[in-house]
Amino acid sequence: MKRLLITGAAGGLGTVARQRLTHMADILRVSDIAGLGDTRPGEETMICDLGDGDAVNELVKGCDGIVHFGGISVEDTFSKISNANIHGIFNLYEAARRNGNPRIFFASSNHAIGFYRQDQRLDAGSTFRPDGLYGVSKCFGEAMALMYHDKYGIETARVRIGSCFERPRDRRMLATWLSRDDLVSLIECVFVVPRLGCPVIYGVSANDRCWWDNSAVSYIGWVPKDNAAVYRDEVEAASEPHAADDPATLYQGGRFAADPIIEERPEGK
Ligand code: NAI
Ligand code: 15L
Repeated sequence: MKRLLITGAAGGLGTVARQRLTHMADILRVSDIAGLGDTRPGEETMICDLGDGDAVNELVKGCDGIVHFGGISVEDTFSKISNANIHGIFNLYEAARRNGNPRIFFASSNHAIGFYRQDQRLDAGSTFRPDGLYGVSKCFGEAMALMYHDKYGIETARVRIGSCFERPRDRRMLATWLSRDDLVSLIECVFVVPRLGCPVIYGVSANDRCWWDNSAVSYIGWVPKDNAAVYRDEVEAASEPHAADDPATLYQGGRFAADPIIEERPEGK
């Protein structure tokens, strides 16, 4: 690619992408609403609020691909989620439509299906069961991607990421963990496969305990290499198991399923 856009480049996964995707394009255009530090060789930096349609249009101009990590990444008030993840995803797809249909890696989340129980097995055809407003915004993003694919041919990988951290942080992540290496190899596959379409992909490593089946997307050629089982002893030693009726044990989204709706606070409170 000539130019690959990374949104959310100041965040956890965006930082990984910024460091490790330099081989994928002549120029990485890195963007966030937060500060991005110095511009590195081979980069363009652009501060942009995803909620601002004109700014997003400028951001997407000239890009052949987009890794979309930007937005609210945990449960929050509807107004915050709405700006970044609802208006933001609309702005991104409108900009993509106006600027040559770049291929998109959309960071959806396991919280789009977080209210399935941990004893259920899901695949690409499993319907939404969001576990909060954040999860609902990811369902909206997946639907937006599909509509722009069917209407305008924009190709998107709708990647329901599990838990992408350096290592699994709790027992649930022994099932949901996605290693950073596997994330990078997934992004590579998404942009290299000749015909992508608009698949749902579970962003999860080859964990012994895994609830998600990616066989419908074997055509993209992604073979995750890591396995959270390597960390099982240390994770299990670090904490007692949760009670059987604890949401952390019951639901795929873990504690998000038990979180209350966060109400808006009046200005200044
Ligand atoms: P993060 O919270 O570290 O990064 C998100 C970035 O988006 C932040 O740098 C933030 O400043 C930026 N952002 C927020 N609102 C914005 C706005 N209005 N305009 C522009 N930028 C805005 O999140 P993380 O962990 O890096 O996740 C990246 C993406 O992957 C998110 O979309 C998240 O929902 C998704 N994801 C991450 C998972 C994980 O395990 N890290 C799991 C599932 C999904
Ligand atoms: C997510 O969607 C979040 O962005 C991330 O911070 C983790 O909470 C992850 O899901 C998870 O479920 O572990």
